Amino acid sequence: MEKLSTSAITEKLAQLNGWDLKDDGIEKSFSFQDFKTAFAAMTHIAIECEVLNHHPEWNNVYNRLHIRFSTHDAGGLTQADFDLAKIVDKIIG
Ligand code: H2B
Repeated sequence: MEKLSTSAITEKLAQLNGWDLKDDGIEKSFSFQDFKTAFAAMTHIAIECEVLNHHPEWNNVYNRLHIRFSTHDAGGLTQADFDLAKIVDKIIG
């Protein structure tokens, strides 16, 4: 996967809702009704990530979930990070 240029990142970020650029990654926080709803979403996301072999850095505290995507192999952001951000938004809606 090819590391994206700054201008490509700006363009792709503008097509997403609520994702912030931070330290060469994109991040977003979500909150759910309770833990089981949060964990159900995480399970769904985990399956999609495994299929695409691209994995999140994430943190869950009860009903809150913080997700970060970055491509470690490329040392920055790639198309895979934006593809998964879109999938996450679709899953969580
Ligand atoms: N996930 C993310 N976010 N970045 C990677 O560079 C990455 C990954 N690399 N999942 C994959 C797995 C790689 O380590 C394995 C060996 O395919």
